[in-house]
Amino acid sequence: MRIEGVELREVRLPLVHPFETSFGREVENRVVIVKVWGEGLVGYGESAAGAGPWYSYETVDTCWHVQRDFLAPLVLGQEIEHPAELTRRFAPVRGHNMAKTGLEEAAWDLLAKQAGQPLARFLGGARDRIESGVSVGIQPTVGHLLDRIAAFLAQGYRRVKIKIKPGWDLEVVKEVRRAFPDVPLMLDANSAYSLDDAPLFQSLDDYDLMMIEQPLGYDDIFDHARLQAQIRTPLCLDESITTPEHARWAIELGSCRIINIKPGRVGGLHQARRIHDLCQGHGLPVWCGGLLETGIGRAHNVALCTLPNFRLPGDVSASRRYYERDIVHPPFELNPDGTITVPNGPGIGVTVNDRRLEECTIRSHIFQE
Ligand code: OSB
Ligand code: MG
Repeated sequence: MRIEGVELREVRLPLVHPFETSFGREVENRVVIVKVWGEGLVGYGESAAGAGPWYSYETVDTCWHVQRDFLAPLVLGQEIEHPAELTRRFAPVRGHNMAKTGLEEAAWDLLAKQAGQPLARFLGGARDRIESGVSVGIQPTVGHLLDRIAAFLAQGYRRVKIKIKPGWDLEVVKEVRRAFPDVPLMLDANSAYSLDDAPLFQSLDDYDLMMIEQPLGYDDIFDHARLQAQIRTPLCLDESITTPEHARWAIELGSCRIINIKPGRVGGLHQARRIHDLCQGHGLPVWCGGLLETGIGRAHNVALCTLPNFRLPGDVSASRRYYERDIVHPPFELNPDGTITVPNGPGIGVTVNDRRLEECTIRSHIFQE
């Protein structure tokens, strides 16, 4: 398939609830939506970098720069048989995985449509529904947190993740466990602690947590192994696994027992699948994290979750948990049993609402042969 055109669009969508983590608070989501086309078909992908370099060093502006000046010219006018060719073409650009992901995902959607297959099937996934969890940000008070968790459980979510930071950790977990003794519960620290906090993590062993995500440095693999050796609760790495090699190092060092895979963090679906396969070979379960994606990135995440080693509910929640009006139709909805149905149309299987996309667009740039 010849790539006849590429369009970049910066989109801003207000969040239904502000989302607060140990590194900050977001009230809207800024992303780059990437559209590629050829042979009369169109594919979409999403670069889910935020406004500032807090989760990773990438921002929506660095994505724009790297895509416009370096990555898009590497795909425009090229004959692409498989999306992995983009991963190879992009390899000389160091890092900038979110920038790569928007283009790479768009190529997956396009080529799946060319093959007439749902993206999930095209990736090799078999499930028709995926298990959905919810990530709950830091709240003004514990009361607010308990109310939000109760509301999400009533909707059917199968697992709750709460964000922690120093001063919002052990006491909060105690209260949550008191209120919800049996809920599958995990924590995400987004790198807010150091190895000196090992006693805190030992205390958390008493609360039957599924896992604790990224307690230490955002690029650390070494100290996490030290910490994992001192606690029973499985550690899960997010930020510090940016390539399949990092995943292998973490497995060999014993830095974690579970890996959170986000396509944006690892450079797209091809790399995500490689990490999935590697973990499967070593008996580590994986699950799909989220970056508050719009329906386009969400569709890619849903397709990824259909692979067999996605054995735990992901942070892949319904559209309305994030946005009043999504940019895809139909929006992603939670089934009463806490699952999301995998679309079965070709490619991402949902339609992009062009009017809504246009309303949310801040700037756009088209490359055409
Ligand atoms: O660490 O998983 C994270 C959102 C933005 C940046 C980092 C993270 C998150 C989430 C939200 O936890 C997951 C989601 O619901 O999309
Ligand atoms: Mg995380």
